[in-house]
Amino acid sequence: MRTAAFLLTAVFAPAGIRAEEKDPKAAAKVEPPVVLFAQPPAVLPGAPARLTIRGLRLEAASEVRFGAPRGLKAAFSVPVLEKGKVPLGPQEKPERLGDSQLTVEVKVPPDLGLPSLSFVAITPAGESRPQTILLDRGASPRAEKEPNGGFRTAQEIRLQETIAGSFGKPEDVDLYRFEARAGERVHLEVIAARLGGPADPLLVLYDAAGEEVQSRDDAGGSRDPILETTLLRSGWYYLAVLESGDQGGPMYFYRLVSSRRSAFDPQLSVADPP
Ligand SMILES: [Ca+2]
Ligand SMILES: [Ca+2]
Repeated sequence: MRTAAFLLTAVFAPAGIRAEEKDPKAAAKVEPPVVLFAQPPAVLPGAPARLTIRGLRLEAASEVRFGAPRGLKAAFSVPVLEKGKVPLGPQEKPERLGDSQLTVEVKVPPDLGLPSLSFVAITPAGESRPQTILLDRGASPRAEKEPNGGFRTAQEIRLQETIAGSFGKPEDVDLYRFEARAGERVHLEVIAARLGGPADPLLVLYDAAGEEVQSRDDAGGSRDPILETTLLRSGWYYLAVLESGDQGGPMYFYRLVSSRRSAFDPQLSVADPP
């Protein structure tokens, strides 16, 4: 994703900015905008979607350009419908949540065949660096269903499906449960920070008895966790998705992605624990 973002930066090289070099205040006014994330962080190709984009200096934005991460082939622009400053609480950091936002309506062509698009915001002072938005395939993912804060109220999911969730308020804990067989290898992953989102997600996997199997916080240089393990027992498992700083709010979105790897001999997996 980083390589893709770099390539897009190269393609979307900012136009020359005539900063007033001798006047710092004037120079600050002509800094290009910063795009942090889009909410929702994904669109379904072929269907119109309304996006709120958060960042810095977005109150001056006129348009948002979307393009394939590896070139301008699929690039198109949409006008900004609404824009303005947003009030932040004393604990809310503008570099994480943005202090301004804009709204656009976008309809991504249905036949792009891409997993994501990059987008930039454009103001008179230049273009933002690109951010990524996911393209859903076939249908929008199932939404998290609150209340799901405990083992008894855990939301049932199937391995292989994606869930669109959020840490709707501070200290929000989301529990999911899924059924699996001994010897199955599962891949559980949260996507939030890699889309610029403010959340720092944490994953904790428990077995049916409530014993912790494994937990993961950050992976691969990102705040997003990836948990892979071979399950030793058949039955229900519980997956807790938490925000590691107990932060939350309407912008603290995440995508939970799960998949099942090919099953192998349970005896072998017991002898060879993860
Ligand atoms: Ca939640
Ligand atoms: Ca994390």
